[in-house]
Amino acid sequence: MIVVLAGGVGAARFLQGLVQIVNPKDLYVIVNTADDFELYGLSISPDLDIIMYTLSGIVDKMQGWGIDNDTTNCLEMLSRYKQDTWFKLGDKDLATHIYRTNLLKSGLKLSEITKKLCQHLGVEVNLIPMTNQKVMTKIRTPDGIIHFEEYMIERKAQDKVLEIIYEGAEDAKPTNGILDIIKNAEGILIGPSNPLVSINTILSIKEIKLALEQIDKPIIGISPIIGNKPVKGPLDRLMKGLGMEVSCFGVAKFYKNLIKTFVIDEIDKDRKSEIEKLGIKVIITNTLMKNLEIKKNLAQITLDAMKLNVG
Ligand code: FO1
Repeated sequence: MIVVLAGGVGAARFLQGLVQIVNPKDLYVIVNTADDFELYGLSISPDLDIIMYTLSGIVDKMQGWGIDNDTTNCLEMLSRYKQDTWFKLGDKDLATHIYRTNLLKSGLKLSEITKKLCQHLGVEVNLIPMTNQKVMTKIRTPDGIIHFEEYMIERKAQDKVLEIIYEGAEDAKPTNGILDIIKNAEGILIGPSNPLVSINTILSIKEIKLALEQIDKPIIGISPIIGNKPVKGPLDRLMKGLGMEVSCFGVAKFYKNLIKTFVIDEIDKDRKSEIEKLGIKVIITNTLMKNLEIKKNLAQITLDAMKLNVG
């Protein structure tokens, strides 16, 4: 069994490669749920949905989120009612949120609902929300504290980032089974996700972090930064806000006490020796996942590193 820590689009693309070479049933993906929020009374879980839609083949490939060929009739009507429509929820996507919200109201846990959704969509990988409790990433800006999605999408990541807050993490327990999965894993892969608002939210759950620190298994990270720019999202602004260097080295430094191997892009090969000085082994390959071949190759290289136990 292999465990992957995952955020949204980057991790989803990496998993597309991984399922080509590993039996999906042997993959356990612990997914960030701190981007989750409520809109129009509906419970939205962006990262879970991005991975689910990607692995089921229905994702909008250009965006990396939402459903392919979706329409926006509902949003257009909401806009007529003068409702906020900054979060682009397609009509088909809304069905997922309606179904999830109804099941939550009937008393099911997010992890149970995720299993049901995956079954309906033919996703065989085990997707596990990091917790069934509410944890929310909030950004402290000079104008106040706002939800991460509001910061990133409504306000287009323009505010200065003063602090990242993982609200609710202090009291959150891992979803049942996560600690055993970590204990019994052959190795842990950290997807090319945002270290601050995807991976660190998972690590902000104390018992998960402790379990990862206690295992003697390879933990391998993949850089979400290529040539000093994040492949997607506002990671550069978040890192800058926290005084971090925006580079694969900056990410390696952040993961220093967790990983022993880090996969970086060919463009960044001159950072290898600096990262090695942190006590981290470095693997250099093409990490820009433009097509399935590259995704599969990245997955194979990461897996080989894990199997060779160079973690
Ligand atoms: N990302 C955007 O940049 N703009 C959107 O309007 C947007 C809508 C959206 C709807 C459903 C969903 O599952 C994801 C959506 N995303 C959107 C992506 C998502 O919010 C972020 O990429 C993740 O939260 C970051 O991991």
